[in-house]
Amino acid sequence: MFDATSVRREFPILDQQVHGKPLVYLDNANTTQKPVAVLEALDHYYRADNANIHRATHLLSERATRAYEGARGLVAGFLNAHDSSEIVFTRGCTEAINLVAFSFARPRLQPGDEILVTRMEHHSNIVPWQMVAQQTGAVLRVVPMDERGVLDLGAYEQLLGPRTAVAALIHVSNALGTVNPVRQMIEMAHARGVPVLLDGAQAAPHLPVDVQALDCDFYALSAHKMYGPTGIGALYGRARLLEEMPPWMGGGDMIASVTFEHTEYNRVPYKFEAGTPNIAGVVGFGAAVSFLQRFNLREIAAHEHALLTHASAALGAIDGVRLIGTAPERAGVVSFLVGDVHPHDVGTFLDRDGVAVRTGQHCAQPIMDFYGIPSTVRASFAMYNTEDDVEALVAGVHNVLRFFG
Ligand code: C6P
Repeated sequence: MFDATSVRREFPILDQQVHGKPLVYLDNANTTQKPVAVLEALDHYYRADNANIHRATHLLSERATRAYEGARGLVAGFLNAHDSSEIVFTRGCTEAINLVAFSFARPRLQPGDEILVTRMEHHSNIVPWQMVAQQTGAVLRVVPMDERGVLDLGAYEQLLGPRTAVAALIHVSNALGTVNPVRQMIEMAHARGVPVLLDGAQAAPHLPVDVQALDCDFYALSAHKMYGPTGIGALYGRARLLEEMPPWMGGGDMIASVTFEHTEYNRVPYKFEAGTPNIAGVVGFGAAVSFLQRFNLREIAAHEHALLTHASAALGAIDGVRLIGTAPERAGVVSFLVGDVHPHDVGTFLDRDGVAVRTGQHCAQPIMDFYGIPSTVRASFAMYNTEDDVEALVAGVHNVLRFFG
């Protein structure tokens, strides 16, 4: 049985006071805290194994290479990829999406081709596509959603047309918490021969992800939202597609041979990992995945869902609080407004009570435009949060309302 209180003890940063109050960390969709296992893996790597990978013959380099490639295997196992060569390490989810946009899509796009995204995308899954669209003459098409933050699948089906070159879909919305029916959406896209990228930044920490069961073509994620370090993430790519894609950055390690006349590229996934990578970050990513695999992810999901249900009900019952995003299927996130109080003021007040939340557009301005609001307050949950954290959030919101009358 999953026990958040004992898990919490593995996260030393949580045991502190801010502004004289116990820290209640509810900004997990932004970045999660790191367990001792990850901190120790990073420390051990730099103390014992630090060397560059893939190129030296000495023992430290062998150990560093083993740790790096071992982590690739761990991430592949976590996502149930068919083979670890389908995992490309990137700086994060953003870079993973850019890699697909620039290396997979750009060479294939013709003027008038269509790139399908949804109304609830993070900027990371909008802007790279706009950039390649501008360069190729392709156009962006947007799947609409309703007031609850549920995608219109009928409209999606109609938008999947003969010119659709790729669909880039958010798995779990960072601003609304909506869990999209991506399995069904992939099936619909594949029925029309359209490849699908999933932005899994907010799904991988909260739901079991199986890329073979999903049958997605690409899956992008960030380690730092899954209890791992910042500056590292991964792209899962279907082997056949990765093989077909040209490299998008040139440099060391991504080559098999170089002359001034001609370069032979290294094999997948190395041809996408130019230069010395974030080796320590990858090692920490592997440790985060091993940490997560100690638990039953379905139990973590159920625990977080209970917190979400509690928070949504308690906040929704407060006079003057408006929930933004009320889809029946949600994970990890509750977004809301408190009367006419500016979300930044709410965030500052909550911080004074020790409660860390995010306020703003959450890098999803089109969602804010949809609701006609400038921003929201967002509380987001992780495995170490408890009912007490929810109570502290709700009490903090009451304090805000008391102050602003
Ligand atoms: N969302 C949030 O507070 P990076 O920055 O590459 O690690 O992740 C980008 C990203 C992509 N997609 C989704 C759905 C995301 O939520 C994020 C990051 C953070 O919601 C920071 S804006």
